[in-house]
Amino acid sequence: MKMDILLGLQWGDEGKGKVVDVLAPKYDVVARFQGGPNAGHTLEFDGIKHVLHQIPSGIFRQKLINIIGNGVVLDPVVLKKEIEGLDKFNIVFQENLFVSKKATIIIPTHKLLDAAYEKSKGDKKIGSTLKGIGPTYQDKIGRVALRVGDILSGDFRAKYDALVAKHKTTLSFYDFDISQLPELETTFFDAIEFFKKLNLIDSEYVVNEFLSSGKKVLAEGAQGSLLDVDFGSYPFVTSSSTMAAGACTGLGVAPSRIGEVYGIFKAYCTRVGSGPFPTELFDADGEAMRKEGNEFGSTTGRPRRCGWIDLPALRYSIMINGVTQLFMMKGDVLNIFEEIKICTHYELADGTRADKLTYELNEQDVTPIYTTVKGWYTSLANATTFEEFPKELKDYVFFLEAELGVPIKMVSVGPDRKQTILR
Ligand code: 2SA
Ligand code: MG
Repeated sequence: MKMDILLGLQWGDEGKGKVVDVLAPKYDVVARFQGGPNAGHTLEFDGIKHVLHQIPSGIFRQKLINIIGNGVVLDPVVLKKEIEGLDKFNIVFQENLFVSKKATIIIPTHKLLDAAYEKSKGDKKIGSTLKGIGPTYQDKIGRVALRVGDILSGDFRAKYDALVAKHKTTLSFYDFDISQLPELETTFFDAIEFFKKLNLIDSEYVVNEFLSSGKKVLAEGAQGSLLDVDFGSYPFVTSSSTMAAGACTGLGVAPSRIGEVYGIFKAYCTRVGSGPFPTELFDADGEAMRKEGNEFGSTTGRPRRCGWIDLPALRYSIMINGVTQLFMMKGDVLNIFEEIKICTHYELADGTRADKLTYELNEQDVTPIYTTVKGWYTSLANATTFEEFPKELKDYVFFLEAELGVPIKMVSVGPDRKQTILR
């Protein structure tokens, strides 16, 4: 059996949580492979709305195994809170949540470092969620981080103290106030005790053995391809590999074992945090999108920047990920527009046309060039099949498909599980 991958193709918040939850009945296992508590995956069903940060989005489906893979950076404090928050759903965590012993642990000083680094950047700040993601990956690559398996060893405290001593030197260099550290540490060690009761595993064996025995595994990405540490708008990116290849390294699954790559995109664009965003709207249309789409960060509550769909960016994401199927999300948010714009390419300051997200493009201001199409300008609340969609919405889907060269297999027209239309 091959492992399928589900990814966001834009700057995150495409609706990955919702799609995983919808696809989950077709799978036996859902696994996260990168990122950490910076993610906010929103699920809505039976009138309940729930945001997950570190737990894979298959958790609400019975009999599904959820795995947090080695590529993830994990905050034990957030995980404890998340698990406690799910108490009312009668989920048996001992049976359906597994954590890789090779995942990296976020410790309190990582969060302080994140804040210190951002503060030092002034108006060049990344717009980090301040969950400690960057500093933790930095320590992982620097070969000094603590891993989940370490909490079971007798010298965990000594390892922790050594790392904190290093962090304190850096924090004093930044003259950063660490007076809240003792309090954060109390909560942290409390969460570590809780953590020990979870299923800690060598997830690369578990995932590969599942695949060998014919079980269906879905890898769930977090953030989006345009935030990838290599291919995103560096330095305004997150610190992990958010692309399909990241699912291989983040779970220990070989490229030859990858099946479908589902690419999720919004019918428009949003971005939270700093960095280039060619189609961003600063006018009433942008404001209307934010309101209609309820575009506020699900982890930080920050208003998300909004703009029209960007085809060069989508083509780029499709290329680097080898996307085999596209899913278009939040189609209903565009109900409010009589006309809809689609960015087909950019124009540079010297008047030349640009279609590619080259290194140079990242460094300059570009003008998006739009094709304007007629909107459907009507509610989609009662649509249950693609055939029932208004003509203009179908045309929008056909136009994007032709431009992107990959079939759009799913269109979401509302937040509920049921408002997900398959083609
Ligand atoms: P970080 O926290 O150091 O990884 O931030 C680096 C950049 O990555 C962006 N980023 C995100 N963008 C969209 N959604 C994310 N998750 C939350 C959500 C975000 C929130 O689902 O809404 O609640 O604000 C996410 N996580 C990281 C971030 O904005 C920086 O640009
Ligand atoms: Mg999100």
